[in-house]
Amino acid sequence: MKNQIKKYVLLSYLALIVSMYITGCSTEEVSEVPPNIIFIFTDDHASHAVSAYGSDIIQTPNIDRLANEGVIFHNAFVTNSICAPSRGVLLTGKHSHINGQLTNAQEFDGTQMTYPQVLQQSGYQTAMIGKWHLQSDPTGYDHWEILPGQGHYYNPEFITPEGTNHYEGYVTDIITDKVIDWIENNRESEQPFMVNYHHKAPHRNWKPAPEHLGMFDDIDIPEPETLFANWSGELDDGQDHEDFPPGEWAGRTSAVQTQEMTLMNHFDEAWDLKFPPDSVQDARHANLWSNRYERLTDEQREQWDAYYDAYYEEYKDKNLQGRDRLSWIYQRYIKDYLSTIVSVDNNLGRLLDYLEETGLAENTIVVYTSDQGFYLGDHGWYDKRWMYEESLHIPLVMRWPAGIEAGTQSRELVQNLDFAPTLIDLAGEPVPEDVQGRSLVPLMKDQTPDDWRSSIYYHYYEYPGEHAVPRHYGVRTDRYKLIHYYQVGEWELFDLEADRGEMQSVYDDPDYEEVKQELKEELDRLREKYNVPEEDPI
Ligand code: SGN
Ligand code: CA
Repeated sequence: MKNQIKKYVLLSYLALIVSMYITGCSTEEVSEVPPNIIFIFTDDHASHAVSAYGSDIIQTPNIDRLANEGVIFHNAFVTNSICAPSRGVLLTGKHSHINGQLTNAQEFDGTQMTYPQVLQQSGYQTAMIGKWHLQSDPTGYDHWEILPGQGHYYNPEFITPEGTNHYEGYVTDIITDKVIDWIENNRESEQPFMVNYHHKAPHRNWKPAPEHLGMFDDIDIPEPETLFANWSGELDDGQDHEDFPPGEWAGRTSAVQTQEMTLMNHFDEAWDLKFPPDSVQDARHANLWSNRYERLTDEQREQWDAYYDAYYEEYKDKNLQGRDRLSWIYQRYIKDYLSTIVSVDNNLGRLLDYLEETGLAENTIVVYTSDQGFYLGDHGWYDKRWMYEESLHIPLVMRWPAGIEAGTQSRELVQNLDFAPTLIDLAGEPVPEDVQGRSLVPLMKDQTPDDWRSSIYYHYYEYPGEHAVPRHYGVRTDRYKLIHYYQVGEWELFDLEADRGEMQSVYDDPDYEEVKQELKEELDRLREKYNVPEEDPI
C-alpha cells in the first residue's frame, strides 16, 4: 500500500515537472514541487542568543544567513516550555493534554498521528537524527539514529533499530555528519526528503567542543538587566539576607521564591562549573563528576583539566562573595553555553555549504528552531519552564529559496503547535482536522490570513519536578500576559510594553481591571477551544 502511494506521488511529481518543462516554468511554479525539509531543533537555544534576534552576547552568522535569505518569525512561542512535551507538540500539532506528553517523565505514544508518518505516507523519505527524548521508538521514519535520553556531548552513543553504536568525537559534529551522510546517500532518489536534525546542544551542562574551550575568555559578556532580580543570600555587606530588596521583588508570584534554578544558589559546582575533584563536597557531586569524566579520552581530559582547573584556582583565590560571586558564576555559565552554540552554528554553515554544492539548496526548506527558550541569567536563573518571555519565546527562522522571499519578517503570534500542520501543508497533504495548530505557509509568503490568532495558550505541568516550578497556565496577546498558578491559587498580569522584563505584576492594579477581565475571558475561550480538561490528566 505504502509503495503504491509512493509510486503515485512520484508519478504526480514527474507529471508536474514535465508539464512545467513544456509550459516553461517560473520559480514560483517550481516551488509547487514539494520541498525537501531539514528541520533543525536545538535543545534550549534561547532567541536572545541568536544575533538575528539582536543578541548582544553572540554572533550566529549561519542562523542569521537563514533569516536574511528567508523568513524570521519575531513572535514564536511554545505551548509548554520543556523538552519532551515540546517534541510531542512538534510531532502532533496538538497541545500536551491531547497528545499525552505532559512532562518529561512520560513515554510518548507514537501510534497516534504524527507529521513524519503523514510525510512518509505521502512519499517522503524521512529520518530522525539526534536528540529524541521521548522514551518510545520513533515512528514514521525510514531511518533513525537517536541519542539515549539526554545523550552526551563527548564520545556519544546513538541508538538505532539495529542496536547501539558508540562514537568518538563531539556530538554536534557527529549529528551533522550523520545528517549530511543520510542526505548524500538519498539525494539521487526522486523522492523528496524530510530530516529531523536534532541537536543536544546547548542543553545543560554546556560542554563546549575542545576547540571552543576558552573562546570567550578575553571578553566580559554583558549581564542581563534582571540578573540580580531574585536576589537572595549574602549581600555586599557580608550579611545573610533572607528577604529580597524591596521593589525588585514585589508583585511576583510567591512561587519565584521557592523555585530551584538560581545561578546563585542552585548551580552545581561540579556539574555546572566543572570544578575538579578536590572541590567535591558530597557524594552526589562525586558521582556526577566521575560519570562525566569517565567519558573523556586522555587528550580531552588534559584539555579540560588545563582549562577548568585554572578557573577553579581563580575562584578560590578571589574568594568572591555576594553580587561579585554571582557575576563570576554568570560569566562561567554563559561562556560555556555560548560556546556550545558556536559549534551548532558552524555545523549549520557546513550543512548550508553542502546544500549549495549539491544544488539542493533551491528547493530545500531549512527550518531552525528550539524546543524552548532559556534563562541566560535573566531573573538570576538558568533553565526554562516558566511562561515568562525568555523561556516561552523560541527562535524560528526558515529559508527556502524556491518558496520564500529573502528578507521576509513576520510578527504574528505563532507557536510550536503550528510546526506539524506547516510541514504537512508543505508536503501538499491535507492537515487532519483534529490538529490544533495552523499552517505557517501563508505567513512565510507574507499573506497573513485575516483570522490569524491574536492570543496563545500556554500550560506547564511538571510539578513536582526538577527546579520546582509550579504548574501554571496562561494567555499571551501581543501586549499582555495573564498567568494562573492554579496550585497555589495566584495570578500574575504583565504589561509587556511597560515591563518587558516581567518584574512587576499589575494583577491588582485597578488601572488594569478591564484588561484583566478581558484576558480572563480570552483564557476561558482558549481553554474551551483547545478542550483543556478542568482537572489535570496527571
Ligand atoms: C536535566 C537537567 C535539568 C533540566 C532537565 C530538563 N539537569 O534533568 O536542569 O531542566 O534536564 O531539560 S542535569 O543535571 O541533568 O543537567 S529538558 O530540556 O530535557 O527538558
Ligand atoms: Ca530542552
